[in-house]
Amino acid sequence: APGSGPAALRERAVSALLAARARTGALTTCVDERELVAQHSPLMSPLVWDLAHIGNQEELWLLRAVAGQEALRPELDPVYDAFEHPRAERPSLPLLPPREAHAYAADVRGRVLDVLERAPVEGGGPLLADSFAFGMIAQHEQQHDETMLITHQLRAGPAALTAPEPPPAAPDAALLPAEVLVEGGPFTMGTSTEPWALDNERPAHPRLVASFFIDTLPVSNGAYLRFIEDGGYTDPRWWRPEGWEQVRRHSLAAPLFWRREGGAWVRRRFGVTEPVPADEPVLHVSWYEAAAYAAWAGRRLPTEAEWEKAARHDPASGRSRRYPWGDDDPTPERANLGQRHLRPAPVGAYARGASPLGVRQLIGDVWEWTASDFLPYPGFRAFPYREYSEVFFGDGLKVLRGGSFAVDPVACRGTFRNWDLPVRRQIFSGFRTARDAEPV
Ligand code: AVJ
Ligand code: FE
Repeated sequence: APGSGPAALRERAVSALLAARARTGALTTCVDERELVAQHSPLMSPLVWDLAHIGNQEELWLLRAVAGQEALRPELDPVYDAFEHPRAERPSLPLLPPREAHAYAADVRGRVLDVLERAPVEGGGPLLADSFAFGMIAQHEQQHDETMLITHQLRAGPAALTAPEPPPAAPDAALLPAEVLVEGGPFTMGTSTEPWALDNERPAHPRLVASFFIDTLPVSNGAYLRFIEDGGYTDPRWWRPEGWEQVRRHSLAAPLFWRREGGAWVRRRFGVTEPVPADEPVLHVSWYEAAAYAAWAGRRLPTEAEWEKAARHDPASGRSRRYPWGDDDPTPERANLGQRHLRPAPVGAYARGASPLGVRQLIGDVWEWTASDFLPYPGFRAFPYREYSEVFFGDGLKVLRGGSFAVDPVACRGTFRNWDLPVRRQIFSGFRTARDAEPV
């Protein structure tokens, strides 16, 4: 990767931390204090919890673990430990009020920047190699920024956030083939060289994948609407039993945030109601909805290995690359990332982000559900803490890939793995479909 020497990585760590804090600031100052402490949905924490949790994790890892400092406020640790209190309980905890939460996070950050200035570039063990701990904490803050953006989407009331519209579909979008063939054979899955890859992305290992076809583009609202209009939500044939159960119990009839208005579908998006755009990737669907659509279409979800092979394998060199377009970092011309826009771009946008086989929008726009359960790779080692990944393996959680418009580039790679419950709908989730190729 370009600029991956120790000094470049340290500089990258400083700018990644600053960028994350600018975004956290924007997400926590665009609403009043009452809205920061309110619980906008039992599925989410109050925004002020995320804010102080960001500071607390940073203190734990960068001030205590890396720099060996004493706890600033030891009484805060249990309050901001995500494993001690489920989200629904967090409003009743003795949370720092907004001003104090901001001040605590800023105090920690000031001390971290001092540490970074003095830290030796090398030495200091595995946490410091490649500035890993700093990269990990920048990714952690950005992940919570995405969580806070989900809270913003769930909140009632007028819009608090604005952003320019994403680019339109590329001129050739209508001419693209619906699917591409990925030839069978081994490829390298995961990474042992990406400096800030998290534990679950490691190590690089060979995977054999049989030939398959994968959609060139994410499934659009227009395509999903045909599933709805064909009675998709009233026909148990397409659904897993638990998915059908969810449909019945909650009377599901469309993606989350959609509603019928005057004979048309509209949806609420960050405080604004608008007609559902037919050419946008479908968003806010559960794994069960994605799998049901795929079954209705006579297809299936890609496995995680298929998704990664489509996104990283370069048939010309036989090598796995960092992104669909190659090894260079994301740019605004390649992918819709970083909350630059508040929605996915239309399907067929970002021609410059295409894979060698012409698959588009694998990175950015919407998280893509895969068929696979979240499991460790062969040779997995929990690092630096079991609670990031290891405790979630084998719990029926499904893997999502590729990142959404709400994911910052620092937390998005061809190897990056996200996971969630198959019933989850408030996340920025969509999907594309796949099918087996006949063996030749
Ligand atoms: C990897 C997105 C599932 O938000 O629950 C944040 C990331 N881990 N703090 C989550 C995470 C600890 C995690 N996901
Ligand atoms: Fe966290």
